[in-house]
Amino acid sequence: MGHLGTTASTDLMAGCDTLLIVGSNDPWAEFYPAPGQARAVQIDITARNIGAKYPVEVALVGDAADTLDGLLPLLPERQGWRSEVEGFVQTWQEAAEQHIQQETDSLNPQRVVQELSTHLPTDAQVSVDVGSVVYWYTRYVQLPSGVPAHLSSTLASMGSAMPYGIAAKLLHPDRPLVALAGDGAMQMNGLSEFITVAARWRDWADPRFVVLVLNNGDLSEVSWEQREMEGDPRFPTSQEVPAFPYAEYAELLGLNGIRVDDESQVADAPPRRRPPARATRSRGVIAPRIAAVAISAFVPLDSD
Ligand SMILES: Cc1ncc(C[n+]2csc(CCOP(=O)(O)OP(=O)(O)O)c2C)c(N)n1
Ligand SMILES: [Mg+2]
Repeated sequence: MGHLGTTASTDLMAGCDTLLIVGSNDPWAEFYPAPGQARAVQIDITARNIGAKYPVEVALVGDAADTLDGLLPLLPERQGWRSEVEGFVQTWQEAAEQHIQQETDSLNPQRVVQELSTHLPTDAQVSVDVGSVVYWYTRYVQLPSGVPAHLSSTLASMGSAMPYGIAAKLLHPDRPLVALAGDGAMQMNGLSEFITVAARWRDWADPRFVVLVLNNGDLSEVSWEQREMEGDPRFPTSQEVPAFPYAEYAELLGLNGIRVDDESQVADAPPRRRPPARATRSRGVIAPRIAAVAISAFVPLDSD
């Protein structure tokens, strides 16, 4: 919904007459239905969240799953609506396909993330940083059933992808991990967290720990927010991220580093196989054969 949403969620909200908010404290009030448009019911385990962002008529304090179990039998069957929603989704998917195919000067990050999505192993775990990659994650990543994604959604704190990824890996060392991060987040803490990965990957039953660094030389999410919301021009002194050789850094740590800076390399994924005992060199957006890797995808800087 909102900044992170799709045309499908906008279409849905535009025609919404009854809103059920379940365990959400979404702060972007402008993207809820207009005041007076919808009647709302909110479920939240924390009572103070109810009505905080949208006026609700019925407050249900409690566990979301239990409350929904109680509510569902009370809902009358509604014919036809599902196909309407499927139409919204279809329209969005056509738009998304155009975004993915769009030609850019170097790499289209939407294409990189979408391609990665198609290679996600069915037992993968995903961790996501805070930055423009959240948009690409919400729009272009299709998580296989049972694949969790770990995000800093309440705190929205940069630097989440690597520590969340390491935590997920410690919990399930037998599952491959894919971390999606920006260059700003990597320079904030991800590079040093990568030392932990280098020190530990041999202990993991499945050593795959793939880090995609979207290297745009910019704190892009915020430089765009400032332009959109506040009308401020980009202020390079505060927004530029220094150049850094992410792939070479991975190699320095004894891992694999792959730099992808050309469209033709994006789809160049190797066959899916179990990883060998030690890291081997490979290429592609996600390389199932490699133990741990930093993929530094060079994406274009947005113009002012
Ligand atoms: C700890 C912290 N500092 C600042 C912010 C504000 N913020 C959100 S995204 C972002 C920029 C992220 O830059 P980068 O990791 O390079 O990703 P990009 O948006 O360029 O893809 C900033 C500064 C934040 N959410 N958390
Ligand atoms: Mg960046």
